[in-house]
Amino acid sequence: MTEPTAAQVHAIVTDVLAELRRGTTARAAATAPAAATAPAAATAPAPAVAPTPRPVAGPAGDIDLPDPTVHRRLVGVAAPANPTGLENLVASTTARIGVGRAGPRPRTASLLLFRADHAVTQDAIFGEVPAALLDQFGMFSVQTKVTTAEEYLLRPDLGRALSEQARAEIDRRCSKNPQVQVVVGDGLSWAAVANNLPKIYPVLEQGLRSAGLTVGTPFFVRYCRVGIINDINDVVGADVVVLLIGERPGLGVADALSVYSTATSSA
Ligand code: B12
Repeated sequence: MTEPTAAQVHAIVTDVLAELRRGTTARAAATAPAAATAPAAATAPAPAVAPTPRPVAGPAGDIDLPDPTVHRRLVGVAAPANPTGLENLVASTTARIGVGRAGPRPRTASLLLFRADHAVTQDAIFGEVPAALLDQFGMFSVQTKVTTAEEYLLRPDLGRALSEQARAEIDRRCSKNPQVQVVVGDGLSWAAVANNLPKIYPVLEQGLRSAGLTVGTPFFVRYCRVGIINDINDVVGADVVVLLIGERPGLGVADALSVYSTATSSA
């Protein structure tokens, strides 16, 4: 088989783009009667959200898609039997339902949104909590036995153990046997700490103090897992340890901060 010439390739691309433009109009016309005759569509009001607009090639052959995040909560099914029901379902969850499809495949906008969300999770995992944020709350920083981000993912056990240096640092700097010891850990999302600590920490600290409780010296643990609470309390001996930690990022929320606490020396 001979290679097509550049002119032939150009002609094929031009034909495909023209077909895409024609196809968009034709499909819209073909699906409209089906929607009108579907039983639920006859009684239910039209969906407030329009189906995800299909990308249309512009006159200059521009096939870039619009920003996919704009369509996050839109119903993408072309002619749902129960538009209101589907709309309510979509609104009730962050799961990717009712996004529609192109033949057997996800639409390009759905795929791009998925990949963009996945990229956000990677950033949340591999970034670092800014030192300036910790300084703002007077927190010093220690590290677990984990030495790299990759090791953190592969060896959760090392994220549950303080390094010798960290143990010595906590021993040197922290008051002992408080009623409550607050600790912050990066966990699986530095973004969770960066986005939420300024809102939650002052309130937490003020609440504990105004309840008349003794509060230990707060600090930050890098490459932290929840089970670090045990090692920490071996050193500080608190009645209660409160750990604020970044949760595993999901494909909708990548900055969830959790509070894990233990009233004994074991987590
Ligand atoms: C992964 C996960 C799990 C995994 C943890 C496995 C592992 N080795 O990583 C498994 C499947 C075991 C699990 C189980 C449970 N989980 Co869970 N889990 C999560 C999830 C998705 C992420 C947690 C995370 O990132 N932690 C941070 C990392 C850095 O911590 P880690 O040290 O690596 O992992 C530890 C913690 O995740 C902890 N953990 C996980 N879930 C829970 C729940 C409770 C109550 C406790 C005390 C600890 C705990 O166990 C892990 C191992 O030590 C969150 C949802 C989210 N995205 O936030 C829910 C979440 C934390 N889990 C939840 C629940 C309810 C549970 C269960 C009680 C479910 C059940 N009915 O059995 C159990 C209890 C587990 C326990 N230790 O007692 C709820 C907690 C709600 C709440 N406010 O209390 C959450 C927020 C999900 C939700 N929205 O409902 N979970």
